[in-house]
Amino acid sequence: MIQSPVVKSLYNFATVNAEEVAQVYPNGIQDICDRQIDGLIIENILNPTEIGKVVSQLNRKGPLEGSPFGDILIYGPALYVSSEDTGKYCQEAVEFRHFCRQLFSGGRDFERRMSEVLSTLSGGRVVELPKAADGSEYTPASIRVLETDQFMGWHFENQFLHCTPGYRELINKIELSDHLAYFVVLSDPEAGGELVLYDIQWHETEWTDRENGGRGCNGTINGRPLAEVMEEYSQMTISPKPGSLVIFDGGRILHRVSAVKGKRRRITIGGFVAFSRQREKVFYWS
Ligand SMILES: O=C(O)CCC(=O)C(=O)O
Ligand SMILES: [Fe+2]
Repeated sequence: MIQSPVVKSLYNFATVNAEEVAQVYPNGIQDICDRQIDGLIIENILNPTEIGKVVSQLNRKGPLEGSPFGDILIYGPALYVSSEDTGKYCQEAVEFRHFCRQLFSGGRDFERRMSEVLSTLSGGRVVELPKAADGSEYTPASIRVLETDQFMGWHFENQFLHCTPGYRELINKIELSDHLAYFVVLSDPEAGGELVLYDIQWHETEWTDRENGGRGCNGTINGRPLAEVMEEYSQMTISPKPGSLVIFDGGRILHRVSAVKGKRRRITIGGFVAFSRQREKVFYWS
């Protein structure tokens, strides 16, 4: 068997090449959910030519009109900001998938590639997009663009399970113990823009009002607000190369993306991954 380096620091992230992942981590999603490893970094899932073509088309500055993401430019809808009625979200999913197909048309189609890579990690399970009651499909991903000095604030993906009305249907379909996050790096910043993981796990935190607290990010650890004490805890940073897929237990591990430094933008395309309730399927969505 090919030996893959497991970074023995705060969390165990294994780095593998896209070509060897089927051999080394054929059940990688389960390995993460069962805490054999905390995450995987799979390099070269897209090649530099494919990525270059995509990035050269993403020239917009500033958020889309009416964006729910503040100053950050995000293409595609996100279930965590959807209302309980996912109709609008599903319509935006259709539009985003069309946009994404055009965007990646100079190389391998993102959606097809992502489903292929997740399938190699799925232990033979089918990989599907969740569907709304009327059969409309969720979006497989969204694209996140961080300009100089922009960042993503701290969170656990588990917060979404409790506080976001958009998740009301999905929580009945997915295994709630491990809500994984995934992203593929399309453009890496000159500095900063690191994924920062903290030595703080979901089960160690307290959310007196999970619904509003999750949204307001006012969880505590040992009774002290996370926002005030998190920097006292050990950290680990990850700065993957363009073309790499990172998949990790973002539901369980407190994380954030540090501010981008330098002129080059940080662009990622990603979403979330979870098993269905009986683990017979793998769902991915954004
Ligand atoms: O870098 C990204 O696109 C998202 C980072 C993150 O918070 C996640 O993957 O859960
Ligand atoms: Fe996250």
